Amino acid sequence: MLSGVRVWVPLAATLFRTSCLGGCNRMRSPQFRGFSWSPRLISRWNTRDSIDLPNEDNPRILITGGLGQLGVGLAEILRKQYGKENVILSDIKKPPPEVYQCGPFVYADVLDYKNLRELVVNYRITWLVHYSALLSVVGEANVALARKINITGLHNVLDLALESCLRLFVPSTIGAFGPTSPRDPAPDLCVQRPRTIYGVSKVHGELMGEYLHHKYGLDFRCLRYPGVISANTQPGGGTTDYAVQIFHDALSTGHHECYLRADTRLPMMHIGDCHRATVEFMQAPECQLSLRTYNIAAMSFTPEEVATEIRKHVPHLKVTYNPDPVRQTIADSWPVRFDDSNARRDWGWKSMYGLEELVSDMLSSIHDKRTSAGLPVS
Ligand code: AKB
Repeated sequence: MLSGVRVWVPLAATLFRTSCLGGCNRMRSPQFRGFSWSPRLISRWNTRDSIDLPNEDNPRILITGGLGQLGVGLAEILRKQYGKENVILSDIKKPPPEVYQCGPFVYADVLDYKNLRELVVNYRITWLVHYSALLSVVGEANVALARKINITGLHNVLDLALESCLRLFVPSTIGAFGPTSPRDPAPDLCVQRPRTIYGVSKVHGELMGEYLHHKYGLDFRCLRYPGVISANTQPGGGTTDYAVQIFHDALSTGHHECYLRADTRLPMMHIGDCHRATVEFMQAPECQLSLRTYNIAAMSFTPEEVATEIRKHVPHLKVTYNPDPVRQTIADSWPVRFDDSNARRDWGWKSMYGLEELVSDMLSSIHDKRTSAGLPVS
């Protein structure tokens, strides 16, 4: 009997994990934080609740750090697909009134495991998108806080995802590479020795997630984002932020002072592509994924190249360069281009915005926003 169990459990575990069903392997779940699951208990629980449980086709999604650059926009897209009530946005900040009007918003502190666990249980969450993090520049300014949020917070989320068998998405970044990585292009698998706490925490996240996937079947998914460019939301303290600010400056004062050298080339992406990549990747069947962490690419440009493209619409734009040593050093250590061939091959990733489309979309969105707010347009 016992030897039967010894043979069956690992065999069933392997079959389950390599099947296309997705989900984590509870039979081999570790006893994190004192919780453990017996297969019989789980199957009874699943049967009893199966009628109204969120399922693979109808997930219930929690987004942490939801009031940053990406959360509200991603929630909007997911709510269109899965229903307003099935996407719960969360943050430690108080949201503006319009966020409450769009769907559920809850307080969630990623450093408070019990608070997170209560939300996952009460809302019967099945997917978790973990956006809470301090970015590269603010991280360097407050290393202790970055370590807490980006590493301790991530551990809470990983434990919870494992315990509750969640599909977990954690973004990584071009910042997960360093000066000794291949830079043009950076492949998915190569040397990663970042020199920022942000980058170190992201490499840690990639490795922890992949480890828990291979050991326990955690459905961990991670995309390395380039610098993300958005008109309606502000990035929060990164090295690539200039590429958003330059559009606002072009239409307000007509002058942008750039903290990077004119020839600093970095991978960038329109927020629309970033959201679409995230949703498509989350929806991809597990059997299509040969990796758990993928680069995604759209375009690479320098400040001078984006300024030249903006001048086709705003000819009087003036850019002066005053490189800031901290941000310039970070940018110089990052890849200039991403190789995203694995994402293209495995789950069909393809960007839609090039530099030309990005610039005209950003300028028209910011133009409309300024006009409807009664602000002058330069
Ligand atoms: C940053 O600049 O820190 C972020 C990123 C590239 O991850 N935008």
